[in-house]
Amino acid sequence: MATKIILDVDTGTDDAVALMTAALSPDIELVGATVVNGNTVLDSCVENTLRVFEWIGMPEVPVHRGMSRPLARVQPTQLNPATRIHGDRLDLPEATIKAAPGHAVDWLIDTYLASAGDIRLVPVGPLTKIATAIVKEPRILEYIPEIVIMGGAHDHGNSTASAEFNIWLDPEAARIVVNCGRPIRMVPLDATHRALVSGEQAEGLRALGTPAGEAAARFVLKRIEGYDATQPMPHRGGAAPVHDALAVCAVIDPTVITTEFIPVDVETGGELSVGRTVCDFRFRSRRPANVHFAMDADEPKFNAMLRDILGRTAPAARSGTGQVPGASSPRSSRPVMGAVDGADSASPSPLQSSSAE
Ligand SMILES: [Ca+2]
Repeated sequence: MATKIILDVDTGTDDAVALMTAALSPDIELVGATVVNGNTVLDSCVENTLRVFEWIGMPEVPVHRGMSRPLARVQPTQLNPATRIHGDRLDLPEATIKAAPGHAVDWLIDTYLASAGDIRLVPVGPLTKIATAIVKEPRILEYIPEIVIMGGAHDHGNSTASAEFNIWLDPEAARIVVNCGRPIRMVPLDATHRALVSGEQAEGLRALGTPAGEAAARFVLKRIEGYDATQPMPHRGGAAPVHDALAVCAVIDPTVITTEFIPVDVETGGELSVGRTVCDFRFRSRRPANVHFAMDADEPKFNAMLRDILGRTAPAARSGTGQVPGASSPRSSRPVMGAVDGADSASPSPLQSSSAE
């Protein structure tokens, strides 16, 4: 049975690959996407998310607009983040579909409270909205079976020497989430940098001949260009991590990463280390373990999963058009629909009581 997830994104290039992977995997039921400020400003993150779903012929997946700034941080780079790796808008046609009405925080709360406790939460951007939902309605916690976070770093940061971008952008929010008491798996840079995608592998995705394969090739090649220019992978040019997609793949197949169950907290007050995920591998804090922290990943398996999943097209059953997989272009597989309003999605209505399972 497919695993239900909500994917929380700040859509730049790796979020885009993660969205396509989640939407097209037969092992995942994507209940919806919620969007947060991060890789670029919120408006662009929302537009990019809509572009991705429309491009792959799945405009029915609801997209919910969330937080536009961190909880407490006011540095200009945190309010309007750098886009040198991702660019601002994705290289896909402008979206004709719209985000769902209402705020993503309220949708998250309503969706979880109406659920059977079977929707995994997969945040792959700053944790602003997840923290806000937890603080606004703590009862949602008992409905969240697991949180799989792309974020954090032990060995090296990317926003600073200490901190990874998603955690650094809103460390107060991240601290609330990692200490929320629910099962957490964390996919940090230590893991994502162990599962790179090369230019050759990106061309292999393009050769799949599917909308998702074409888009993923564009985005990965853009990432490689950005990484080679600004932060080349040690001893290995011409390849880049695709962080967020690894988190989605870890939901599908947990063996694509290797985790250690340890106490993890987030630095919010350090002079040099704000946003650092403090990993207590030797239990010196005497705190109980709270996070399954990934220190390694299986690169061949990750690339094989991307090839398998991104070679697929939108399932006809979900689009409601009766079209079979194999449509040659995203336009031909796009159902005739206007604004997406959540009621069309696979998500349970907040007004329905859920008795499943
Ligand atoms: Ca992201």
